[in-house]
Amino acid sequence: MIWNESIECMDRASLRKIQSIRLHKTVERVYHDTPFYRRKMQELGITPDDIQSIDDIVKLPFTTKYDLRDNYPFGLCAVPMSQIVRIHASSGTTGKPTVVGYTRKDLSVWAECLSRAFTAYGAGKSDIFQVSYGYGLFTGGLGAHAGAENIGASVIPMSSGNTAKQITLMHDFGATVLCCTPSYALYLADAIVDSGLPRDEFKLRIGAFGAEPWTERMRRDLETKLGIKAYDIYGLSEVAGPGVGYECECQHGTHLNEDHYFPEIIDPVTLEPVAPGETGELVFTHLTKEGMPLLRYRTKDLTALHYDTCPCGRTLVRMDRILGRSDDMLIIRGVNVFPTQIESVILEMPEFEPHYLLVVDRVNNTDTMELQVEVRPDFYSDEINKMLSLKQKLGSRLQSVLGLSVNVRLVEPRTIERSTGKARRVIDNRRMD
Ligand code: DLL
Repeated sequence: MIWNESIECMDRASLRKIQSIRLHKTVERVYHDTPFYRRKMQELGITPDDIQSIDDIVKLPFTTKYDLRDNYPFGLCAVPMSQIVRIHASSGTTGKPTVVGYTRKDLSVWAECLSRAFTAYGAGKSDIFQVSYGYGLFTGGLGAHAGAENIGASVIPMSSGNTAKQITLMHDFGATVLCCTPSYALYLADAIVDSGLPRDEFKLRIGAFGAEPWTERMRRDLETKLGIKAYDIYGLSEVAGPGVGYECECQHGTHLNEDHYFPEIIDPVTLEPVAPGETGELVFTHLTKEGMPLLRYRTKDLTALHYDTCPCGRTLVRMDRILGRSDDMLIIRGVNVFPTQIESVILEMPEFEPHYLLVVDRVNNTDTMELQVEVRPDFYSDEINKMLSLKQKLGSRLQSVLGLSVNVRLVEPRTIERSTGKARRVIDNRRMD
């Protein structure tokens, strides 16, 4: 089924016309209403009149997460706060989160994009959605919730965690669609087996999984273990949240909602566009966003785009799975973690050397993070109580900064391997095959 056939299957020449008109309007709006962009465009010597067609997009300046941070919290909003009806945020490189404001229309465009996604998965009015993405500043919960309501389905606003209750409600309420991260879905699949409840008493048939990279291997596992079809959902808060892209029944690429979010792929080093089909960094420009329209936002996600028509009939471009990130952000249990955040916690505490190693793994389908850190010789002690309280002190500081529990392992001075070139701070043992 197709939610909005006239857009999702539009011939590409007509789509480009719409994109061109919308781009020009957006550029006019930010030039007049966002001082940050007016300044950037003036520096480049361009005005909205220079942007007449979508091909002119390459003349526009890039935007990065640092620009959002520098304009924290609402500096990039293009409308007065009286028009902002929702605020979301995600963690950034410093303690300050990346903030996004939405107008009422932005929320309805977002719900439209999710409706396209859920309809493509084969969901409809008679489905019962269990939304197990976190509700709150994270866009996953409320985003999926609005999309499911928009297609007329019933929603269980479960949020993340509390696995035993997740399984009871999924079973008792007859949930047919599960929305959560793929790693949590695998964890749930095993917990269902452990619960002893017969699988044929569950009604689950569709999974909407995203917010972190996953693989074909994980898809096969999820489909077999849960007896469902597992679909990718892609998005990022700066652009909207979940539903920037979605898979169709062909499951060979994630269609991007390019009538609202215009994608480009650039070489992350030269910043030049790459040829269609080549891998590079994904960049988005808002075409209809009112609250906080961004020009050429660098996602840091590495992928490739394919413009041939999909056998499903959709002409919207297809994106490969996200191969990785051009920066060093880790996604642990759906939470964005930067090694620099951990480093700054360690550096703040006099008890530790600035030598650490972060070992990330996936145990029982759940991400784990172990921090090995060297204790300074004058603080190192054979007394187990002293070491335990030091470990707890660091652990709780990390928990409050990252919002995640970290398994701390204190090690003797000079035990962590030094490097003569770039230090290797992170070992990610999660197998992504
Ligand atoms: O993760 C939005 C979302 C919620 C997407 C629920 C899908 C489902 P952020 O917290 O801002 O937003 O993180 C965005 O997560 O730049 C990617 O690196 C990664 N990511 C999101 N979806 C996928 C996916 C939400 N399907 C960052 N595959 C993005 C791979 C993904 N990576």
